[in-house]
Amino acid sequence: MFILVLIASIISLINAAAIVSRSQSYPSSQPAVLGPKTRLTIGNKVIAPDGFERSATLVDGVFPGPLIAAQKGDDFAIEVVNELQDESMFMSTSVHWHGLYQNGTNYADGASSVTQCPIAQNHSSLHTFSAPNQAGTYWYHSHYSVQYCDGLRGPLVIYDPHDPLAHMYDIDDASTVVTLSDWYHTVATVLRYVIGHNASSSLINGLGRYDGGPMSALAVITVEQGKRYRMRLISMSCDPNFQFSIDGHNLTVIEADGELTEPLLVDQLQIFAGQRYSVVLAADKPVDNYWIRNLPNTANASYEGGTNSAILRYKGAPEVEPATVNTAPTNSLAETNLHTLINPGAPGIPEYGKADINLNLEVSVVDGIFYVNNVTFKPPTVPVLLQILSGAQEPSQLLSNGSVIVLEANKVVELTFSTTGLGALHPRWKNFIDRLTTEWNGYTIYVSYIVFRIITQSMTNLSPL
Ligand SMILES: [Cu+2]
Repeated sequence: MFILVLIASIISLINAAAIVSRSQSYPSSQPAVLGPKTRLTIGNKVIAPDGFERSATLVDGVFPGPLIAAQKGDDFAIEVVNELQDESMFMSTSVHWHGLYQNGTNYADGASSVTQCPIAQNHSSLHTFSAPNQAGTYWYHSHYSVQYCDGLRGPLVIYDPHDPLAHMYDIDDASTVVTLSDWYHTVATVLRYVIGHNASSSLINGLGRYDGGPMSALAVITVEQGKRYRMRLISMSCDPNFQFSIDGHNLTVIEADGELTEPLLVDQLQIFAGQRYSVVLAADKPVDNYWIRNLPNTANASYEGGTNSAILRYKGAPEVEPATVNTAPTNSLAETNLHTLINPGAPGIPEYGKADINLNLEVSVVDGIFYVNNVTFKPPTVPVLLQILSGAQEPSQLLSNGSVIVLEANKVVELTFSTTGLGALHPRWKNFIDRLTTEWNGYTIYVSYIVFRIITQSMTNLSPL
């Protein structure tokens, strides 16, 4: 550990000189690709992904962070090194691997103050875990306060060499990973106290433009006529959701959040913070440039001046901006039409209220505060991890009354969610629907009433390690 710290210190000295230099090369046609055993160095650098220069919190000096690519069944060993120096932003960090179950390896989950202490400056942490039976599109991001809004976010893909849907596409590599993100001209340490602040711009593969800004470079996704591409869309959003479409092209959804789906043809899809979709794009249109559109749900969002846009360029087309026209969608993705390719089946007797444990969870919103069964989340005054280290024995001790429901192991649990006063779509809420449609196919879905089943077979006991 001492040697690591020493190396980290030396590297950070070298980086200190680089901090003032301007990033030249985020629009890389050859994105960096890391394997499952790798190192991520978290540092600060001034970048201008939408033409506006600001200091950012980055992985290996790039936004988005490099792709971590693994094969199904691979073991992961990822060292996160904290070389943060910019005091206008958060100086501690942790990195969470979004969507990976961490069954039995909670300590590698990367959640600050819950499963680990934050990684302090000039320190590192090694995350060793596996993801058996998981394959698909994931991502990683800071899990320290709202740090990821300052840039610490990147894609993670687990490729399946025996993908049952491999016959549907020809190309699936780093060039077909499409990251969608919001971007801010104000650091997150300030933004977190501002209610109602909109993103300055949205970026596709780390490039975009903002209203009134310069004609900054846009991301170009190059395709060859006649080929089919598995585009792995990842919403790394901090806040807005996006409506994604490509002019003149339909998209066939084949994966949602790491679950393969029955292929579903759409012409637009809405993607919320944290969500991922694989869509097959058939490059079967005339050789040309086409707008890729990614409209956030923020006020006054448009495509003016190339905002919220990127370019789909067929090989052989001139290197100019597209002249294609946006048309209203006629076949938007309805998530209730998505079905798992391989039905996992639901445990227990397939009738309401017939599980071992049947829980009703009523979600409500009062004055912008979310409640479950009339209890709202209050962060504990002492981090969960410290409480456990200090001798907390029972899960119910960790959070205020009503926030913890203790379940017995090896039981089938039925969760019934109902909502009242839930006006707008919320990513977490929508994730419930996703989970249901992709993982618990076969159960009835109501617009504001959701039932699903889980088994408590992989419960982790409370223990310091
Ligand atoms: Cu996440």
